[in-house]
Amino acid sequence: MNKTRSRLIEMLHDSSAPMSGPTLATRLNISRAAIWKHIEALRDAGFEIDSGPDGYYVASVTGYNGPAITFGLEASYRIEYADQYESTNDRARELAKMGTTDDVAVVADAQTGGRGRLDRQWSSPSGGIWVSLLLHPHCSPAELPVYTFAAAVAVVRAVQQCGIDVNIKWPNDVLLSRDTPGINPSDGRKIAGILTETAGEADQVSWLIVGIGLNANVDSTALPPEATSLQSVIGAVDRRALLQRLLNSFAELTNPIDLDNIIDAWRTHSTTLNQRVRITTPRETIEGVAVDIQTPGALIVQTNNGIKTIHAGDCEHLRSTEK
Ligand code: BT5
Repeated sequence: MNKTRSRLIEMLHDSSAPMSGPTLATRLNISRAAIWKHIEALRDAGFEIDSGPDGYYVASVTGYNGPAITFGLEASYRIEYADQYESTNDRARELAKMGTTDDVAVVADAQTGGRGRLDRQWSSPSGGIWVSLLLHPHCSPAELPVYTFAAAVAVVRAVQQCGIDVNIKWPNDVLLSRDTPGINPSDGRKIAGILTETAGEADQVSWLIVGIGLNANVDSTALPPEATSLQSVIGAVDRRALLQRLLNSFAELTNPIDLDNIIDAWRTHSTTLNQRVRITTPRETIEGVAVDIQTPGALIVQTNNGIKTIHAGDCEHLRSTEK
């Protein structure tokens, strides 16, 4: 969006009262006809700008694009939006390699090559929240799992405000809660996942990408059978407001990083703790009861052969009868 248009929408946002065409024209040092053209372009971008006797004001925002997501966002991420990226994580990586030093949220309406962990395919049809945060934290790679945890907690907090309960499966899945009334048979299905990637030296991270996929307004028939979406549970949601809540919540937890708060919140929302689990890592399969997590993100499992501390792997929740 051009600078004048951004300033115009900022002025309308910051003003507690409607602003007249002549006032806007004077402040922006452009003609009233130019103001009118910018207002029309903003309307096309999904800003419902009404004009009353006292001037223009933003009645609501229906668009899902860079300016609309930026409008009213408290967290200070720069938004880079496209209708389609192959993968927002890949775009964020490109920005990092280009030397981008600010914190950016790369957002797409759809992804053509969305990725999960271990290069698994991530279905990303139009209507989901596909976002990758490019961050530059001053920390060591060992501390990074906590950012994945913070993202999971932020997803839970943002989604809960839609009125449905979700919880976290170690390490990076957000599932619809089994306890949510009236929504069987979707219970326990995956609604969001997180892919964290990084580069740097052994003791210092250069940049970090936290990719979050949240199935918002997508039809669950476009998703794998083990997945579900907000739309199929509660109907279409205000995707822009949901993404803003998610970004604000993540910023609150990580700016500055608040380890104890993140781990405590993760424990509260976890569905893995106290469950019988099977963890598959490249080297072994471990079964036991998940008893705790350890900062910054390892899972502690009580097995028949004692306590195991697991840093990464795929986790399966076992029914208590399953051995
Ligand atoms: C994840 O991997 O859960 C991480 C997903 C991260 C996606 C975001 S979207 C924005 C950013 N850009 C990217 O390219 N990626 C990130 P994992 O735990 O490996 O789970 C992958 C598995 O989840 C797949 O093998 C499927 O079984 C399942 N799956 C695929 N698409 C799904 C979806 N939309 N919802 C739920 N489950 C899905």
